[in-house]
Amino acid sequence: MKNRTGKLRVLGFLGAGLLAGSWVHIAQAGDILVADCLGHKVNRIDENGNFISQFVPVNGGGLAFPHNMIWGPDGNNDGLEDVYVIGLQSQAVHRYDGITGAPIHGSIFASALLTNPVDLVFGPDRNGDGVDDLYVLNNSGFNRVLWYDGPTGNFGGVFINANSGGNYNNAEFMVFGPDVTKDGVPEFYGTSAANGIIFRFNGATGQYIDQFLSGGAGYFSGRGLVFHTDGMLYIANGGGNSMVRFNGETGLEGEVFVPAGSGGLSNPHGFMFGPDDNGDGVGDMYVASQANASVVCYDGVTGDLIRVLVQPGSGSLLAAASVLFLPDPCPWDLDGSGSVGTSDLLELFAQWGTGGSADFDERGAVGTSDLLILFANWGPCP
Ligand SMILES: [Ca+2]
Ligand SMILES: [Ca+2]
Ligand SMILES: [Ca+2]
Ligand SMILES: [Ca+2]
Repeated sequence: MKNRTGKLRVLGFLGAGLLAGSWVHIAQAGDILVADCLGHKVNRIDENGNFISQFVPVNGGGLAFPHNMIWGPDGNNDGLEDVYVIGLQSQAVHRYDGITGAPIHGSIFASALLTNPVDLVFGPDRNGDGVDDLYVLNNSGFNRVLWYDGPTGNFGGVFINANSGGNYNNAEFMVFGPDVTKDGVPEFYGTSAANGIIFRFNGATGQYIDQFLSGGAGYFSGRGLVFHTDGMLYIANGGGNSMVRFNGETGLEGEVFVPAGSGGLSNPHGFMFGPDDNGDGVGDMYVASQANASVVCYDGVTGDLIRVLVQPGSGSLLAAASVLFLPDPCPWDLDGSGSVGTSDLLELFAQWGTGGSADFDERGAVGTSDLLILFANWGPCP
């Protein structure tokens, strides 16, 4: 079973928030990026957490205090999506080649009106060109959300005005999630470090809706949040050193998912559901544990500790703000042996006619075209 990052990236903004994790049930570990906010760099680690390299070196492309990272549109015309990183102190959205980490066009993609940006996401098209646009959460006393044309980064306008509703301040992370107004546009959901509230705004208009939830399960200080495929909203309870979850439709039924301090968890920040780490066939949870500079992996169903993936301070990590999965360079190696051969061919036939890791062209069923792709990549992985 192999990584399905390609499918995640095809989903665009849905993959980044609304349906994050939709690919993880059939994923296998690959390399992972870790944003080091105090080290002003992005580390690349392997599936066992071993440091490989600085994907973005210290202050590379002018980056200062990287917070969250996402995949976004191809910026250098190589046909592959690239990595977009919020620089809180560099006051910009930076863009790096998704393979090499090289800055694209000096790295600055968007910077207009940014003073203290903390999060970014591609979301609903605002200018009617049919292409997702980029939303940036700016936290400077009162919050506001700005939007930029998705392909160019040109400033579009203000989506949510400062303090426009619910006393939304000390923002940390945001996502687009369930469409409560039923107009076909997902709503905006944001956390605050100052409280246990999820603030909800109309995804089409930016108007304040309500407090989607307020407290429960010991939640009092928000960081990253993910609407997962199990219908639950997962939230990093930064101040409480725990991970909590709620019913993703109602905001009720709060419960602790990862108990405080499990695996050394300390001020959890960004997190993702990603490759299956403990071999039960279901994707697991990867959490950037900011205050002790580590990344911790928990069972994606139970929340039980699997392992400390990145040991505190490994790779000169000073503070972990977020994680991002890199695409698998060899998805045809179905059994992870390091080469494409007979065993992978047998696995492909075992999946024939069904969806699965051998559905390379993502048509929904394994067939002749997938067989040809496998033969085209026969031999050692790159
Ligand atoms: Ca590219
Ligand atoms: Ca657009
Ligand atoms: Ca809506
Ligand atoms: Ca698992």
